[in-house]
Order: sequence, then structure tokens, then C-alpha cells
Amino acid sequence: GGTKAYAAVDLGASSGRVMVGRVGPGRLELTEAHRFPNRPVRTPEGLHWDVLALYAGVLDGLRAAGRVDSVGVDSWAVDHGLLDADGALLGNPVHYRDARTEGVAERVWETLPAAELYAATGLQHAPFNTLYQLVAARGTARFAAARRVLLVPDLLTYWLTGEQGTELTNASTTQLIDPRTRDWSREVADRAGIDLGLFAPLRMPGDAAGLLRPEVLEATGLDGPVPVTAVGSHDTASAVAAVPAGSERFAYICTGTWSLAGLELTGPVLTEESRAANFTNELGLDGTVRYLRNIMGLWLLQECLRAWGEPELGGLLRAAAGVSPLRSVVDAGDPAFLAPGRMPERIAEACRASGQPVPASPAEVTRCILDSLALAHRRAVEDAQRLAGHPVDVVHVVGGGARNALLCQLTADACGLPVVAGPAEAAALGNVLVQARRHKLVGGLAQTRGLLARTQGLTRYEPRGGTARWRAAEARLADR
Ligand code: LFR
Repeated sequence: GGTKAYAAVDLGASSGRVMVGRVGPGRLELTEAHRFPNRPVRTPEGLHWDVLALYAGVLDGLRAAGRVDSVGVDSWAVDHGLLDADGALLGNPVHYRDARTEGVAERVWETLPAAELYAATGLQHAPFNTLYQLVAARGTARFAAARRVLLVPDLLTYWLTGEQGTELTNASTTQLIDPRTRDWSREVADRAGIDLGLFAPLRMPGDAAGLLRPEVLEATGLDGPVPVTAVGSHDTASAVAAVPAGSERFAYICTGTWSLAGLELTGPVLTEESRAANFTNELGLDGTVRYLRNIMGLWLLQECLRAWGEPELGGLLRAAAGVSPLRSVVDAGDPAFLAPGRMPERIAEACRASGQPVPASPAEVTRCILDSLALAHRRAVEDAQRLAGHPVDVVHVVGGGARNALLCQLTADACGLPVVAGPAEAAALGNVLVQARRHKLVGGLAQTRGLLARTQGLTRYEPRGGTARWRAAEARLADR
């Protein structure tokens, strides 16, 4: 009948999944075919992604998914594999949390000042932007042998189909794209000494990306032909596309390992003020710009859970809900929290250094993290509205954190705005919806947002008042 099935491969920093989306008139259902861990591996050369294990997980997932009408791949941004002249992968992709980019940006700014870089690309400053990673790799034997750079979703798509491309939404995180032209910035590349010929041609979300190779069909038990579709391959682009907003006056927070908090705009904001506030202008579907700030996100909690030997999360969150609010907060946007390890200690140190009570028990540390995230959400939502001149009256929380009731309520309280939470699997849904466009089953963003609002279970959190306390906590951090 009128229903089709799509496999969405969605790779996050701690796990990957293959979801099956069924789309038909008035219908959008998502089921999980397979979920697998994503465990970064540290070798003497640094921190890497185990991309072969991820590819094996993708193949297992496609087998579990069964017959589908197309496949799409999204993942975290900026990271990439290097291929040699034969198209073979040169070692494992380096993890964006690896320390090799320390001090690299500062070196690049000597010839390409940070202000000019922002005016040309609109990208936030993060030490791991692809531009800095490529400069860091320069001079290594591996980079000398490299003839191609493929971003992680493009690399997996290449292995699935044999075809190479650079999908636009993810390309926009390289710091080599001009958000006004939505094309490569030749000037930035030249001045940074980066050969744009290393990148495969740009692909737009919705473009065909080839067919599953015969070996892939065999490995997955699927009957061909199975087309692969370029989706918004940056997971955050797919997640924003699946925000179930009913008007343009909304902010979103994509929660997971990171919190990506901001607005959907029709053009970039490239002002000096915006640069100082470290907002990024990444590209979204249908000519949109994702104007947002990166906040450390649930990474802070994930790293604590790891340090505590993975206690049960539900119990911990219940205990955290009982801890007195806003006792101590840390700056959840601080890049000092980027690297892995010793997270409970680092949070305690930050509280001590700012003269606040030091959280001791896991429940207290958890409450400190959630209060700090909500506070950072508030700041980002306020700053974005002011810098873009785009007011909102609702905050949509999508991604894994939409399941965290305490985080959603605190975010509503801190922002002084209603929070609409869900869908938790926004990235996979955005991935599916772009594939469904190819079969003309759905239309543009406004129409798919209506479909999402009608079909996905959403939870609404009203602000409980008391924004003055959040403002006071904000001042406490600013005075540091
Ligand atoms: C979220 C995300 C963010 C990006 C970070 C690093 O998964 O894609 O948008 O800044 O990971 O790639």
C-alpha cells in the first residue's frame, strides 16, 4: 500500500542504532532494529573511533531491519577518515576529544584571525573543528598518504555503496563552508593551506547516494536493489528537522552527549557579538541555518556514571530530585570538561574554585550537573533570541534527554518557558523523513513537523516560576 519502510542508521558518541521508520499517509512509526555500543579506543597514538566495529553494527542492524525501501546514515559531526589513493582507509578516525588539536587553533589564527574565520564560516570555535584536525594531521605520514577525506557518515555510506560524497549539513561543521553561499569557502581553505580536492563533491540531503553493494546485500541477507539516500547526515541536523514545532517561534535543545541549544533561522548571524558568544551557524534542511551553542550536555553525567561503576540511572535521578536546588553550579559550556576522565573530581574542583559548596554524594553531583545544564540551556536560549532578534515562546527538548523528566522540568523553570519534550529518537526520525521525501510521502519541514506533532508522544512541562533564583545562579557563575 502507501506505506514504505526506511532504515535510519544513527551513530552517537556512546551507541549506534539502526531504526526502522514506517511512513504513510498520516503515519510515522519508529522501531529499533538493533543497538550497539560505540566504545572509543585509546592507543599510544591517541583516542580513536572503532569504525570497523561500527560498520559491523550497521550491517547487523540492516540484517535485523529486514526489507526496507532505502537506507540513510547520520552521526556526530567533524570527524572523518582519511583514504589513500586506492580508496583504503588509513587507520582509525581520530576522536574529536583527542588532545592532538590542543593549541592548533591558536596557530591557525596567526595567519587567519579568528574574527575573519567567523565572518567567513560562522562556525563556533571548538578545538576539534575539522579544519583544525586537518592542520594537526599535517606532517604525519598518514596525512601525506591521504588522497580523500570522508566524514564519518560519508565513510560508512561509501562502504555501503562504493560511492563518495560530502553531505552538506555535516560539511558545514568542517569550518570550510560559507553559510551564505552554502558552498566551500575557497578563501578559508587556501589561507589555511587545505586542499579542497581532498573532499568528495557536495551532496544535498535527499540526494541519491548509490545502491547497497552486492557484498552488503549478501552480508545482510537483503534483496537488492536497496538505495541509500543522503540525509541530514549531521545527527543534529536530522534532530532539528524532527523538532515537532507548530510555529517559527521556537527554540530547541538537542540533548544527548551534548546539548545543542538554539534556533532555526533562514540565514546566518555572523556578527562579532555572535562570535564572542560562541554561537555556531551550521546548515540545516531546506536552506535553514542551525544557530546554536554547544553545551557539554549529558556527557558530564555519563562520565560520572562511568567513574561510579554505572549505578542504576532511575534511582540516581530520583535521589537528585530530592537534593536542594541550585546549591552549586558549574559552567556547562566550559571546554575544560571536554576531555574524558575524573569527572566527579573535576566538577568538585570547579565548585570549590568558584567558592560554592562542593557536592559530595552521587545524588548531589547529579543535581549539580542537571542544574548546571538547565542554567546553560537558559543562557543559550536567551542569548540566541537576542543575537538573532528572533523571539520564541516554547522550548522543544529532543534527543535522549527528553526522557529525563528532571532535566526537562529544570529547563522549563530556568528558561521561564514551557518545554515540549520529545521525540527522544529525533535524529533517527529526521533521517527517516528525508528518505521519505524521495518517495513523495512527505513534504517540507512545516508539513513534517505537523506529522511529528500528531504521531509522536510528547510531554509538556510548564515553568514553575522562580526565575530570579536562576538569574542569581547565573550571576554567581559570571562573577567568578
Ligand atoms: C552531537 C554532535 C554535535 C557536534 C558534536 C561533535 O552528536 O554532532 O552537533 O558538535 O557531536 O561532532
